[in-house]
Amino acid sequence: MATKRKLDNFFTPIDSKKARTSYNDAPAPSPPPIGPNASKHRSYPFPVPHLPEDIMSALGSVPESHSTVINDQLDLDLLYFQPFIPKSIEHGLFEFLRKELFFYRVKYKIKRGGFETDINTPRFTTVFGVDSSARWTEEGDLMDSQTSKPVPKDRWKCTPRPLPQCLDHLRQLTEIFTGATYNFCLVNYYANGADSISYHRDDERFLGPDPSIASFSLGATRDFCLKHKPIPPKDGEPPPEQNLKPPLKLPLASGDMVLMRGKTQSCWLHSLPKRKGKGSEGGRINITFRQGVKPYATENYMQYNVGDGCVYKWDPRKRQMNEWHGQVNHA
Ligand SMILES: O=C(O)CCC(=O)C(=O)O
Repeated sequence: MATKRKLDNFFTPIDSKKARTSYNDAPAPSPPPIGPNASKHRSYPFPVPHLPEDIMSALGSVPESHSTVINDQLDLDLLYFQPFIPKSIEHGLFEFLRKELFFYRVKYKIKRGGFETDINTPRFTTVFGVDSSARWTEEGDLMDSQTSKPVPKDRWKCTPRPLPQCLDHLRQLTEIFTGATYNFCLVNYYANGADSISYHRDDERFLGPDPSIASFSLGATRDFCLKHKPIPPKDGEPPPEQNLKPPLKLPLASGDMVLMRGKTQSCWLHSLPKRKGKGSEGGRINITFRQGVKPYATENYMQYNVGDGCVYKWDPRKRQMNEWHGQVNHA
């Protein structure tokens, strides 16, 4: 089935003042306090410029193509735009985000079989947003979604960061064309084919049941692999047919968007494997929009996508991510 909906038919302003009754249907975070040309917030190491005019204007005609539903396998439900971002700006948007965002290379420890193991996340990451228990005022302060009072200091151990305008604009467009709401934006930067993400599910309880996750690709084409989680065989019966199927491989190109919805997260695993040889040189940005419905979402996403290491920023002269040694604004 294919759908293409025009932006003008959809843009009804969201009434952010409407009373809400629970965290789960609280409004998405308000845009952060913005200067005339850049998003600034005390939790950012440095301001993030707004989208350039040409990119803003081209985004007015999204989606660039019809979407295809992929639901011909057990428990799988994807909506695939090839592409969503107009061809005229996908490269400019990739270059802009790589140059202007701040990234991290997160390290953490896990306990496995009684032993502690060091994990070095094999990609650059960053995250913006806050779970639906809170929202930002125009001044950049956090208020409780239910009481509209300042959030108690001990709600999170971290300092949540509002989406900068450049990502918040894309979030709003994504909401219109996917029919879901999002309060988090996670960004991955894969510097080359050696960077990757292993098979996993985004099915944490803090995302609520059957979460919809919209995932954008910009830059180098990389394979996105999906496989059903192993189904335990029943006594005396042959292995379930689904277990024998090869993984589904989507060669995600710049500007593409995949919406994972329904039972996809609870039943399927996805990964972006390392890539060798042809096409392994280029960098790739992945942006996901998600809705966190419990305070632990904020804690978890900050821990695993920002962590406590140094800030990285793109060096346009050396054409690589470098440690950034400016003064960090610790809120
Ligand atoms: O880079 C991608 O396309 C996949 C990212 C992903 O799986 C994740 O952030 O959970």
